[in-house]
Amino acid sequence: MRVSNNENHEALKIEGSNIFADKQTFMKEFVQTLATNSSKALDEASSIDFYNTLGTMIRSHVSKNWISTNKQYNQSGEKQVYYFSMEFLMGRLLQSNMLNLNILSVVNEGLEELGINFASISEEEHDAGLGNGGLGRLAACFLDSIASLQLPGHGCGIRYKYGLFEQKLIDGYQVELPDYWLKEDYVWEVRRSDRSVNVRFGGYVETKVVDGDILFDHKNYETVLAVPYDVPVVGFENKTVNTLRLWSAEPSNSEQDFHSSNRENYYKFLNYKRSIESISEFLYPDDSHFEGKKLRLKQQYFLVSAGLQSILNSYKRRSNQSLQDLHDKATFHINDTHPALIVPELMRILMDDEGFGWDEAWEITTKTCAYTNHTTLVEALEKWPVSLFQELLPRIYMIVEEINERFCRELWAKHPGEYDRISDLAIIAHNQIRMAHLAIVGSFSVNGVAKLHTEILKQREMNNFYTVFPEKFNNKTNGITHRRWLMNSNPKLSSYITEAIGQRWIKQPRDLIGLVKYAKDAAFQEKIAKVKLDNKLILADYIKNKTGIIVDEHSIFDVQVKRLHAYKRQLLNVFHIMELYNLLRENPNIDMVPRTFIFGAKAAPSYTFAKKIIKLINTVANVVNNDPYIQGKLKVVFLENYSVSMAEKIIPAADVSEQISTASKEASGTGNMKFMMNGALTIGTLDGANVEIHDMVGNENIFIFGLTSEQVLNYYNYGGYVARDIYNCDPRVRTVLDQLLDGFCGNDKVEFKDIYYQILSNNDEYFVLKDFDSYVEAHQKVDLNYRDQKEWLKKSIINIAHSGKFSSDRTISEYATEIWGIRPFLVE
Ligand code: 26W
Repeated sequence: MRVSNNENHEALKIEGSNIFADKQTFMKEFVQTLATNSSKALDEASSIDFYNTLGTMIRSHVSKNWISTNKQYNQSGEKQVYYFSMEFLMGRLLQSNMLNLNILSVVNEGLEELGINFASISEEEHDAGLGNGGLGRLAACFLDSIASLQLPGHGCGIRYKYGLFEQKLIDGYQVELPDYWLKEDYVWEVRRSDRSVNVRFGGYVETKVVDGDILFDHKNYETVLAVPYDVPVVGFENKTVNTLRLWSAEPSNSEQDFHSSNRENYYKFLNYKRSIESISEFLYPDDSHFEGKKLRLKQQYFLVSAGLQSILNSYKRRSNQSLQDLHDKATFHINDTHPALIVPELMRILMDDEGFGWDEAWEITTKTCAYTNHTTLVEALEKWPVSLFQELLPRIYMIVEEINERFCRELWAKHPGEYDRISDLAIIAHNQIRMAHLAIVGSFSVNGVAKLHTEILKQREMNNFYTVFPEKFNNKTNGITHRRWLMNSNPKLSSYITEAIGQRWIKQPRDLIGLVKYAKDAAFQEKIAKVKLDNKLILADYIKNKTGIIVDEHSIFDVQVKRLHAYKRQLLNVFHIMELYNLLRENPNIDMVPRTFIFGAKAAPSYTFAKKIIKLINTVANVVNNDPYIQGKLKVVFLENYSVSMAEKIIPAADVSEQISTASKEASGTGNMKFMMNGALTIGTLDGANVEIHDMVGNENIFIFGLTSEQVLNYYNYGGYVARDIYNCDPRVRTVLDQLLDGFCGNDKVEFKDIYYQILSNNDEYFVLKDFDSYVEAHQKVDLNYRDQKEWLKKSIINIAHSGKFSSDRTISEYATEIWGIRPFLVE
């Protein structure tokens, strides 16, 4: 049933899950399921058995609503969105599904009575780490919001056998181990072999003219069977269960039959099988540098072709409408350029399989596809060499070539003689296919992920396209699901919030603004302080267990957790720590609030510079943590293998959130929002969504420092920055840099020379030295402010109060109305 937004809210109130009538019912079913699943009695079973039992029970309860959701979407013909992404960084699902089903307390109580601890069961779930960082986690938050807002929308991704590598630290160096997350059966997925489709690679295309029509005959291709595994996406306290469909590559049946006939063929078959399965074998662990690897292009086409075929098959199964009106029924969202092949693949299906002419197919395609850009880093832009592309995807290449030709011809008609402009905009140039250009030309909407980012796209990075297609460009500032990042990860804070302002904020996160009234309220401040301290104690305990380092829960927990990249400037953070340490070595009695610096970061395996920074952090940590002279005023902790589930433990315990990228480089950031929502104060540059956080909380509730994006971009364009001048003039900077080479860290003197030269000889591309002074000053402010706990708590509460804007529910409502054209749909 379709409902308006208001009615929808009313409906949400009365909906709710009644999976288990009471504790007793739950306990009985739990014991029964345990016996059926594992043939074990309670006292014989392990935590994994308990986890599997609970997971299986929940999934089977969800299946009823899952079936009815699908049925009702299909019957109503409601428009649906398909979010195509190479990454879905889902993390754990047990607790978030339980929250959304409203069964956390009944299950907790039931388990307790059975003598089972829920937290330890929950720890058994292996994170689904099918993403690198920001982009993949955003996709996961979006799925949660789409279902929670009762919107018809699904995820479409790859079921990688290995997720993002597991990070080990050996002697302070990052070492990567495979993340075989499917070791145990994954309780949340259902294999849907009946929905498998074939995807074709390689071969050649023969062109024939039949009755005046040109036909394209793809020959001698290799067929890969794409098998979908569906994961239910459960909405919060409603009956919506959307689908995350993850594709796995398998040998096709026909190849299997062909090869199984004799012994020689059998070995050929094994080789073939291995090469096919490699397509969905692992997630590429690099989200900073584009690498033109054939396997990666295979993954992209595999996702896009399988996803589109299955969507169009089901569309055709349920309606006899023509695909002519596809844009009224579906939007295909292109999450960064990785799935941009949707554009030519949809063209191929419409023309070659469905018989549309070019113009009609193009109109349908460009009304159906929408694209989000997540980065302006030039080195991350995808550009495929024509030869590789053409060999792997001959028919798709022909289509891209035709799109390019027609686009360039149009440009020529509008701007005759402007060769430079046209070659700037072309999709194919210098023997490369520019995927961002393909995505922009083939989509009706192009959005950035924070106000500043979108402005930079429009005014600078994509200005040439903005001039041609101004109407396509729009902003959708990122968000995070407050259900995972506040309600689940910080339940005590959540209940104090509800005590103060009632529970409406849960469905209307903007209502958190009501907390402003309590910012100076002594009793409320005390509660906030207590929650933070409790969370810090829990984290301190975790740190001790994982690293052996003992940290003082009364010190300032100053946290930087995110991927390791030069532009995110973990280096600036370490230089500041080295400076503090140098001060303490001079005078251990200086007046400072003790600090605990906490890091978590994975570097791409081939990113040597980033790996050096990890080694530097660990080296500095080793010196600082073991120096009794500084009286424990400084501790540095690097937590190994940062992940979604670890973030859920760290963020609620943070006092200070480090968001210190070189202005203009971080498209949005979403960690910044998670920290803010949990009451940490941000020290940050005016970059990405920090700008909007600053706008919301006001200058006095955030510590802003450093160059603005304008200044940074001017330096890039016109020069004028000389890092060595700062080295020469600022003795603090000189000391810290010299320490990289003088064996201060106890290492041989060449270990950190690359960092030294990157800064001084390569002129410090990310302005670390330039921003050093104002960063130190901002940290001095943090120290001073923290001493006045009342003031600090006030600021903290104001941050929480303004964090409602950054719920992904807001972001998704904007996508739904301004891009996708979908409406809430009440599943009954
Ligand atoms: C080609 C390799 C590659 C892989 C992934 C290049 C680039 C990517 C992603 C687009 C990088 C990414 O995750 N970007 C982040 O997206 C977040 C969600 O919008 C933003 O919050 C981050 O600022 C942005 O860095």
